[in-house]
Amino acid sequence: MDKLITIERHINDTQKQYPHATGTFSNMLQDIALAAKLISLETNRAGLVDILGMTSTHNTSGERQQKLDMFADNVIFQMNDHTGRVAAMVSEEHEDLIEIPVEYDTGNYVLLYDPLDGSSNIDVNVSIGTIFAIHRKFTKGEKGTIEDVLQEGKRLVASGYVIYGSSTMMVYTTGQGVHGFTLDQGVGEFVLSHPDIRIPDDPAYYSANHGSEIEWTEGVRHFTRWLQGRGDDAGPKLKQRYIGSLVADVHRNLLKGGVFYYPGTLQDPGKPYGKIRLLYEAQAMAYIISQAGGYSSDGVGDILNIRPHTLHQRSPVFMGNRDLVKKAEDFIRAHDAEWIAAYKDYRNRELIL
Ligand code: P6P
Repeated sequence: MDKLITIERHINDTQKQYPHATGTFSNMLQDIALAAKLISLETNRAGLVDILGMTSTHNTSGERQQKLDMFADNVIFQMNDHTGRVAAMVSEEHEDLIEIPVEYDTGNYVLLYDPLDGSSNIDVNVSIGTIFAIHRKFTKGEKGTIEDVLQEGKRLVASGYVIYGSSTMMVYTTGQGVHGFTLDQGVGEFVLSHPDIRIPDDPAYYSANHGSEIEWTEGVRHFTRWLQGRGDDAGPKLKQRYIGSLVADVHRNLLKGGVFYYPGTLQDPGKPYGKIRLLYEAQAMAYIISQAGGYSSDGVGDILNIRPHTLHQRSPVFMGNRDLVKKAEDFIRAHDAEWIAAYKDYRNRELIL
């Protein structure tokens, strides 16, 4: 029998490479893995209840989904609020910075998370996911502050996601490569199934919502035709796969090679910044992609270099194989000067404290 490496063992083995490590950071990753197990259990049940609740689909699935988002948010909060490892949190479900309750000690890290991304897909049994990112607190004082969470992605100490699909997988990086663990429901352990994930050099797919194509800028349309192998400068002729769940779409391109993009638009209502949230979606996935040998851009430059200005700030996203994403930047640079100006105006806003 192959050596069974649980996520706890993998985290501890990685920690041993850092003699001065206190274990705080490793314990935090294990807290997140435990939260993922609890969310996985509930997510599967939600699917079951949907089936049982077919006669009252609306109440069950609608109520359940809302409960499920809040359930996942609460599980992650409860797993981290009392440990003395975290100084503040940011969640997609909370408008403001989440402080640590006064009765608990604070720690040296801040946790940013999307507890259940794509939850609108649960009632059609499509994979959804949890996304997390961890920064080191750098401000003085006990409490985590807005500056501690509004750091560039290049300063992340860890990020990862959990995908609740045909199986539950947790994929994370601490800057030492990307590693995937599959939940063995029998023993309730995440077991190493995808060591040292590297994005394949030969891409297979592109993932974008063609339903929004009419809103795309000229450069993004040229990029898409290039991906499809059309036009003079014919590109790789990739297959299109899109499931409308960020974690599932990016996970597929990470394992098979390709590019996911959700661009900004100028059509009315103009959203030059796109839809994906920077702090707890784009940055977290971009760190994973970069550690797996890929690249992530907002269409102008590296997502990991963006200086955030607000908690729920959005960013256009092109992520996957480096050469594909760089090609997107080339097409945008050549055709989308107006969009670039509008987006930079949004991206370069000053941090408002
Ligand atoms: P659209 C899910 O709601 C989400 O935030 C991401 O998970 C996903 O990539 C995107 O929205 C899908 O958006 O506009 O294509 O339905």
